[in-house]
Amino acid sequence: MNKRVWIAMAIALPCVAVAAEPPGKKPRVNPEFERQFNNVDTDKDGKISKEEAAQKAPTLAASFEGIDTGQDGYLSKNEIIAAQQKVREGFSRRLQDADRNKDGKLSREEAQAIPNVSARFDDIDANRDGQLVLQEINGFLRNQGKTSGTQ
Ligand SMILES: [Ca+2]
Ligand SMILES: [Ca+2]
Ligand SMILES: [Ca+2]
Repeated sequence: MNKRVWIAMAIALPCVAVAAEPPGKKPRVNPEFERQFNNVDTDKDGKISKEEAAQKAPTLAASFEGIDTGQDGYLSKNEIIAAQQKVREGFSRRLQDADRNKDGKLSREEAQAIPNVSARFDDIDANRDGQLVLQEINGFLRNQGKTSGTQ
């Protein structure tokens, strides 16, 4: 899976499975993720088939092969969580790279290194100071989960 797809996924995932926790703390599974997982898992066998993903979670379907690390044709909860963590890590690395003056924030100019972020700069910049911090980006992703959800 190429880098662009990962980033698209970070932006588009219906719900971030693991809540942001300080490093060292065990990640905790987001109850909203459980709910969405169960919603997509229509036959309730505890895993998501390609058909289930296609019907209820197009973003998962689009990244299916990349997430299905066990290559059994189904997505388990753990595979999705692992994929989201990978996305999260890759994404924060990209943010760090983009933050050229290393002040822990992304200015509008710095954000141009990440087109997906740059395109939504004003939506993400919750406090309108023209700088993006990780909390704002995480908050934005969380809200996306709430509004786009699964149908
Ligand atoms: Ca299923
Ligand atoms: Ca900066
Ligand atoms: Ca801001």
